[in-house]
Amino acid sequence: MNLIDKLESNQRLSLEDGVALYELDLFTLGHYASQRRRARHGNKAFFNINRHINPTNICKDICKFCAFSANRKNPNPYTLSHETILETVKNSVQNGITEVHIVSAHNPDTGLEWYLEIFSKVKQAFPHLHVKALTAAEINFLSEQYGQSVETIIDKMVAYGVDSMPGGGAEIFAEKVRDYICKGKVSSQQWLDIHEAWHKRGKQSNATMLFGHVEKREDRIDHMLRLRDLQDKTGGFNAFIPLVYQRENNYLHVEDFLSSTEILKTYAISRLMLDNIGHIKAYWATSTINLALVALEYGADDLDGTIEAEAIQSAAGASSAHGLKIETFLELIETSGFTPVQRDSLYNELKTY
Ligand code: V47
Repeated sequence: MNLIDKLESNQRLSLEDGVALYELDLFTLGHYASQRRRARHGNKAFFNINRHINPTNICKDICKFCAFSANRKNPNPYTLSHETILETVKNSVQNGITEVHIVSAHNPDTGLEWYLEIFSKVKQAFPHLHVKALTAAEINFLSEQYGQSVETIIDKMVAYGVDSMPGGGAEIFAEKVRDYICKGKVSSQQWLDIHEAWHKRGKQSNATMLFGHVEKREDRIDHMLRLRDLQDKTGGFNAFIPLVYQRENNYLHVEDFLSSTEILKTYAISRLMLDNIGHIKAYWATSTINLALVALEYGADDLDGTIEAEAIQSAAGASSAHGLKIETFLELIETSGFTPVQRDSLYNELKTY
């Protein structure tokens, strides 16, 4: 059966199909991706009102693509006190956030309790807030650093108030590329196993993919397929988030930046390959808000949120340091022809505008 017939009849797509999808023209891809997106979500564009907090940038690992962690190129190490974090959350609560997204570097000096108490203190002060925290990379780091099993760390996350896991640390699963860009941190299989263990606790998470650096198209499809296989087993992924690589201030020397066409194709192909993950998030911090809005026509249905402040991608050149105002966000979605739907962290609809 040829590729177009498979798309027409909603067949599951293979690795070879995924690579071949890139050869289709953007409009053909957009047609099929948008059809799938509209079948699931109609004209809705999901977002949430959230705050990103990055409590420390001191890291024992060295990822070549990272401009966030303190190193020779970014000699400004910091570790926020719990009081500062609580003050930040308090201000954000006044802006109506429903979620805090807390992700740190792998700081070997704070002790395990420092990480965990951030969550319990936030939860104690603001019980209504959803705490999305600890990537699989952080969980693996805490497990190795403190000699505790992943299951024990997961038990503690639940006990200290983590509600869901963000999708960070996945990067690219293809081992050859992974070894080159972030050798030494959580392996691909460990990343998948940690999400599987989290899902088995009845919890939900997201999955990311960092693309546009040294990976090949085939590596992206392989990444999607490893996630699709796990999702078949657990059903625990809410959203897939292709993160566009930002090239400033880091040690990965990439000359060619992705074209908008390649980025839009990747969103569209994500929607087509990942037939079992409900949401495709165009994370505007890495794609720019303008391209994220266009991506809504190419399979994406979610824009993440207002963010307020963000340190990881903005350190590498993204324009997300100060987030976006809710009014601006709503106006941009509406003038793009979509219906803004404010959601909670697990995609329950809170308000349709
Ligand atoms: O895993 C690091 C990425 C991720 C760069 O789950 C970079 O809802 C681009 O995972 N260029 C952390 N990206 C952020 C993340 C995330 C973001 C938004 C929503 C969710 C979610 C998760 O940031 C890391 C890494 O892949 N990153 N450096 C860079 N130069």
